[in-house]
Parts: sequence; structure tokens; C-alpha cells
Amino acid sequence: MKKLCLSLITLISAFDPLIFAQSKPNVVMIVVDDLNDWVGAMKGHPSAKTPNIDRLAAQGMLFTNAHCQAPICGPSRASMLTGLYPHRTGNYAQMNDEDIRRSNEASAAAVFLPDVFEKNGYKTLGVGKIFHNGDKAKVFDTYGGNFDKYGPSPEKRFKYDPSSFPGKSGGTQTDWGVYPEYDSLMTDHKSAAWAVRQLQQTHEKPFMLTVGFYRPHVPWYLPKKWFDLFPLSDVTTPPYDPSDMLDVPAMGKRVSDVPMMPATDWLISTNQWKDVVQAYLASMAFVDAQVGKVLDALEQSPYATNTIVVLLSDHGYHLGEKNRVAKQALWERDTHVPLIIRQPRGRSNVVCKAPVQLIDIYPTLASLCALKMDHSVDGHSLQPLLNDPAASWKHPAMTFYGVGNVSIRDERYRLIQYEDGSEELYDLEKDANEWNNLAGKKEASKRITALRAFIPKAWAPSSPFVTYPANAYFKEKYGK
Ligand SMILES: [Ca+2]
Ligand SMILES: [Ca+2]
Repeated sequence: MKKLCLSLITLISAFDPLIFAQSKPNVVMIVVDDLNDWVGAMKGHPSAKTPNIDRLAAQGMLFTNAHCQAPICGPSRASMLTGLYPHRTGNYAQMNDEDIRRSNEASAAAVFLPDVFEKNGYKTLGVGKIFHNGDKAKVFDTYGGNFDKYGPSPEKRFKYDPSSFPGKSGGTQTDWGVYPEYDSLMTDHKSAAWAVRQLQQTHEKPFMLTVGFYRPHVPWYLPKKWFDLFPLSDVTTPPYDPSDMLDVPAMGKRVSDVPMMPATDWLISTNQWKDVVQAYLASMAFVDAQVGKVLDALEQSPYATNTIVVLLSDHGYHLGEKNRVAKQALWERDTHVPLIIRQPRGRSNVVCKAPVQLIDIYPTLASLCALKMDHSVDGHSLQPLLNDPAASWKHPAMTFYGVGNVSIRDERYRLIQYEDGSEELYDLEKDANEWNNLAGKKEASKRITALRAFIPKAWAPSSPFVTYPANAYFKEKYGK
């Protein structure tokens, strides 16, 4: 009798309307802030410890040539979440989330990615840094908060005070050191706990859960155990050629100059470069552990086999290469991001080398979840590559930073063109550090002509809602 009851229950649950309602896959999207290509699976730094992100990569497809559309948080996220390029919306720089759809006609027609899910019957959940600043655009059905954001922070900076340098000023949270004492005080710890609780609940509709983590964005404040994972004696600094910038055009120097950030020369002269690298590696390890909690909770939930997982970073970060510790430039370490997609019953342990973009995530998820849309987006669904990572892929990855400044990245080369027409060309296969600018060299002209064909002909003027001009170049161009 007991056996009969059990099989009856099994039969009933097989026809449970709740399970029918969830025939569409759920989506867990994990957005990590300022995480560069040093993650273990991408082999960007020999000491990186990111076992959970590496595990996810081994269970799905790792895109090893993925790039952001803007090398700074706000516009990168605006582009990813609207599916529209910055040169179409004018969203090239930091602005308030509520203004993303007010910049011009194209931006007003945008539908935020979670809203597309909502229109298709999904419940949308979010926590932490997904948009640049919480859920002011009121996108999620349920938003768990963004707690202490980049904090908690000590009363006084430990190591780096930009206002103490001649010619520098505030505008950066860059600093590093042991603080606070416990993980439980960290924003990302709280966000992970909130996400885990959502995965432990019964959801009557398919859901899209977006989890945004703040580290390794500055400040690099973390409990001691994360620093202890990387003894300074073992920390290696990235490749640096002091003469590297000599062949960069003047406009390239202006656009990428973020004067409030520490320069590599200064870090070397004060013997702190390794400390900065250690703090970034510690931040990566910490955030990886938070990612692991979400992945573990998903694995232990009823949604384990019916959930697509996407993990990405909004842009990369220089840790001393090109004499800078910053984002906000059009070179590889800034545009190159981790991107992993794990599908239920999808291919595992596969690497895709095609040049893809964060803007492609929107149409990819729409296609994987068969979402109905009555608007168009700029990216391309990655579904052909998810089916066959070697499939033909004709689209380069484009990154924009201000009107007229663009990077075009294909399988092997990067062309950067600035607003005054000056250019850089790098052969990433032979010159992974982008030290040798080939623009202007005879043998490069054919390649440059081919890549120039992808540069947009029409550029939307900058949004009038820029809140943070970032440096002298942006202040002059877009500042109020
Ligand atoms: Ca960011
Ligand atoms: Ca150079």
C-alpha cells in the first residue's frame, strides 16, 4: 500500500500544473563588477583562484574572446540590458539608470532585458549591482537591495588618497587593505545569501534571477583570509613595458587618461605594485566564493536541471599594464571579459574563440527561452555558437568610449580608431600585450581597411544625462 501511494504521488506530481508552468527554462544571470580576464579558466594570471567560476566554465561554454560595449560600468550595463549599442543610444558614459531610456529615440524604444522576461510570463528577481545603481529604473518584480554597495569602508583610507597627489583629485574609491573582519559584513555576502534564499523557494512561474556582485570593483577591502590566499612573495605583476605608450596616438592617451588612479611608475617607486595585484586577486577569490554559493544552491534546488546560467563581467581592468591601474580604455585588458553560458543539457567543457559581445546575451537568452519580442536589438544570438563553437561567425566585437572612439576586435586583431582619425592596430596572436602598434606600417594597411568597414557611419550624440565625465577629455566633450 505504501508503495502504491508513493507511485501515485509520483504520477500526480508528473502532471502537477506547477511543473507544466515551468516548462520554460529559468535563468540565473550573474554579473560580476570589473572582473578582468585573469579568472583561472581564462589563464590571465598564474595565481588567480576562481574554482567556482572555473567549474561553471567546465560545465558549459566559455567564450574566450568576449568583449564589453563600453569600458565602464554604467554604459556597459545600459548596453547589455537594452541590447543596443552605445553609438545608437548615445549612452557612452556614466548616467543614472532612470535616464538610460531618455537619451534619444532609439533608447526610448528599448525594453530592458528583465522586462522582456516579465512580458513573457516570467517572474524577475534581482539583487546587488545589475544596473549601475540598484533598481531605480524599477525593472524587477522583486529586488533584494544593494546593501552597503561598495562598502563597508574604514573611516580613513589605508593606502591610497588621490587628493594627496599634485594634479589629482577624488573621484575614485581606489584603496586596499584588510577590512571588515568578517565576510558576513560584505555586500556581496548579503547578495549571495539573498539569491540562495530565492533558489530555496517554490516559484509558480519560471524565473529570471539576476545577481550582481560588487567585487572586484574598488575599494579592495576584504577580510584577511582572502589576502592570505596570495602571499606577496608569490604574487607576480603583469607584463609592463615603460616605453609602451610611445606609439599610442595623442588622442588615445587623452581618452584613456584617468588621472585620479595610481600609475604603475608610482606603484613601482613606492613598492606597492604587488600589494595592488594581491588585493585584486583576493577580491576575485572572494567574489568567486559568493558565485559558488549561488551555484551550489541552484544545484541543490528543484531548478538544477531546468535553468540556464550566464556569468559575465561588465568590463575588464588594467592592473599596471600600460602604466595604469584603471578601466576606461579601448585595449584588450579593458574590453575583454569572462562570459560563460551553461544550458540544461547543453555542451560542457567547451571553449568558443569567436569574437562575441555582452550585447549578444540579450538576443541569446530571448532565443534560448523562446521569448516573444516586438522590438529589435543590435546584438546577435549566440545560439549557433552554443550549438557549434566553430560555426562561422562574421561579427567583430565593438567597444565604444565617447563619440568617434571605437575598438573593433576580430579573431586575431584589434583596430582602435579615435575621433580625430588616429588609429592603433594590434596582432593579438603575436602581441598579446598590445605593445606594438602596427597602424601606419605598410604590411598593416589591408587589415586596417578590412576592419574599418565595421566602424559605424552614424554616431548618436552623447546623452545629455552624463553624470560623471570621468577625465579631462570627457569633461571637455560632455561635461556640464
Ligand atoms: Ca564595472
Ligand atoms: Ca606600444
